Amino acid sequence: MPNSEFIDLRSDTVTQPTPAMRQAMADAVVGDDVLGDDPTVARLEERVAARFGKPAAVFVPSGTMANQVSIRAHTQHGDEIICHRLSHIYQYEAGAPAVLSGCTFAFLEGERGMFSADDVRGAVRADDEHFPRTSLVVIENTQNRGGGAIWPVADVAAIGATAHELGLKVHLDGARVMNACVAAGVAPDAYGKHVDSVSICFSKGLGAPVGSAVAGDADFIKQARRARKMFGGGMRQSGILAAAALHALDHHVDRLAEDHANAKRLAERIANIPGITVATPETNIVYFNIDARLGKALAFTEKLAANGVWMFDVGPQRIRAVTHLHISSDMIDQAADIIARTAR
Ligand code: TLP
Repeated sequence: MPNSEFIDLRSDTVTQPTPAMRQAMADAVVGDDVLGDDPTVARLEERVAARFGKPAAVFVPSGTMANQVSIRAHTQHGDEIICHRLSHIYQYEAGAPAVLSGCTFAFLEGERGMFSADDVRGAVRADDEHFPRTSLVVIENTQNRGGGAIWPVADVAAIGATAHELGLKVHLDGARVMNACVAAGVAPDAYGKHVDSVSICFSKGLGAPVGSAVAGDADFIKQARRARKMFGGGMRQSGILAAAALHALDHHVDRLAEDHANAKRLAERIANIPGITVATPETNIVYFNIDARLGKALAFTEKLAANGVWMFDVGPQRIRAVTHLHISSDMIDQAADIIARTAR
């Protein structure tokens, strides 16, 4: 179980499998999934496909691979991807769309990592041999760098309709899509039906140790499976991991509301600290800025860490805290007190 000496708010990726999840993993019936023999992986893929209202799904090792197999399946080398400048696929995936799929980006710049169907229309290239071919739009829900922001279903629907009218595909990076669904009271297929592919991560707020999945139509999933193999993500007895993901879907979805409440609690508790500016979080990610008189974010997080609170600096004056399965409201109160003391 997690180290209880620290209040670890660096990310929801730090969650560890609970005893019940470990038991489900130990009990999993497994087979060689590259040969199509693992019944637990098959069960997970069916569950994910059904949740997003798609015909098929594929289990992959990480959220990054879910995005990258999707990009590879939807594009050709030399294509351009429309996405927000803050998107994970650009900021945090080591340039993979360029390296693995030969794609460039056209960036959109809206508030909180959001953009509109009109923005997409404006970014599409004309059919001219000078230009890259625009082929894909990527939406991130929740939007990590946008503050864990939730995409309204209507906006995803409008972007889906416009993209399809223009002959583009839409991929939804749903690393935290269940946070969006729980917070907004929306079913996953309400998002799924407007996009061509949608991913989900089990190893973030859902608390599984490893694993993501991507859902789409049968032809897309066939291409995505080929890309998964090509990128080295074909796994053998991965039912042991799929069992953790199934357990997460059964037991850890509704409780995401606690993480959202704890994120709000943290924001409320630190909002009045002189020198700190914080926006109300929509889900489980809290970003706050510190004034120059409190020093740089890196030095501030080092002081917090020395007092047992771990967070990431994400800019010269900007800090991120993420709530999750192992964070209680008491820990939030302790963390807020330590932030107040550090600021003083
Ligand atoms: N995000 C991580 C870091 O990479 C920043 C985090 O701590 O938040 N899509 C989104 C929206 C993500 O936030 C992440 C991980 C991924 C994809 C990639 O997932 P993994 O780490 O499983 O490859």
